[in-house]
Amino acid sequence: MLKKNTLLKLLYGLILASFTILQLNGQVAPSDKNATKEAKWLFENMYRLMDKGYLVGHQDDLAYGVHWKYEKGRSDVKDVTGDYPGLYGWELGNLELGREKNLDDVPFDKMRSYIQGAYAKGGVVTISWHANNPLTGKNAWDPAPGSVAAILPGGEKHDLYKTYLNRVAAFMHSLKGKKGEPIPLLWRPFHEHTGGWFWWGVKSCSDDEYKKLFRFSADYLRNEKGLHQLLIGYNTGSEFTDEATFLRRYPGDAYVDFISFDTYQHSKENIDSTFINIVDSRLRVLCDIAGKRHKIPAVGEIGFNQIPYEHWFTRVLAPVFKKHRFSYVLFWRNAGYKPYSQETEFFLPYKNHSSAADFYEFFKKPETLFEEEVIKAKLYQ
Ligand code: BMA
Repeated sequence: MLKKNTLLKLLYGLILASFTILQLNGQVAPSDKNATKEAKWLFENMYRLMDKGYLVGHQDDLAYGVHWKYEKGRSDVKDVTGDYPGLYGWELGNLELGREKNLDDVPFDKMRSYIQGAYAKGGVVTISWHANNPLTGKNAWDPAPGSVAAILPGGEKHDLYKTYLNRVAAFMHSLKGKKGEPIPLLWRPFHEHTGGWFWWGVKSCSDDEYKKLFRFSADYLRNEKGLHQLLIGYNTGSEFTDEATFLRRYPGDAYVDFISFDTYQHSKENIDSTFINIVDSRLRVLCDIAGKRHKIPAVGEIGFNQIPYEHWFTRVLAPVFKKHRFSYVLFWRNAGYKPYSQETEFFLPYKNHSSAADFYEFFKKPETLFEEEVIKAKLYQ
């Protein structure tokens, strides 16, 4: 005979399971009512996958690493762990100008084949856009006041801005799977807007202008350009402290699927409690909001340039990540030496780097999801 305890446990399990099913059938859906089926599946599956862990992503992973460029099949993550990232970040800056390469020198033709290859295997793709300033003609890091006002409907640069979006849309439309289906994209425009360095940031436009820009761009891509494969990310910097400050420029649930923030460790302290507290407290705010609104929380960008502390992944990141239920983390790019700025930039270790062993330990943790596990999760069905 079943004991009362066991019966209660069973009942509790049943209630939990039906709750999840109800949730997944009801409110857990992309913000675009006409989302493609692959985008819908991806959203629901990424929502569910948070029970298991978080995807580990890397910007420009397949294009280059610290000591190499464009070697077929190569990836610094693969060199160190034996597997590829679960998520790939790509950047569209300069596409809006009609250029063949992005601002970091990655040809869009190559980017397209990397994206198609990753999707064909079952991986996830996220896209950022350091768009040039349409008002001044300078780059994204030109916070000239009035830039956003100028490109909203009625503004002097509105038509020019539409040509920017047209080029973005054409590229996105060219990203197709084997059956001609549009590849779902986690689209993360106008990020780090709580900071003052970009032309869409706090110094350059009002909250209302930002929301209008976000909505106009999403509506234009969806309705004028027919892109329904986008899962859209509202991505702040780490300046916010609570729900109200995070949502200050939130364009509304109808425009957002993912909510995320960017953060970097800068101090050379190994265990930097300020940084850890930021990651912890910001994730807590994000996860709370995401739970209430049925959105997916994530870390949009993260890193500790050149990884000066050899246990950073297992002793700083892993413990704080473990406390939260979120979808993914994207490490920024392994640019290596940049002659134009004479800086060296990389956020994940490469073969024989002093943090390689630690990153391998991080990779082995059950909650860190790299490509092999992401493929198993069958996110597109
Ligand atoms: C920055 C740096 C730059 C790069 C930009 C856009 O944080 O990596 O070198 O041009 O991102 O990718």
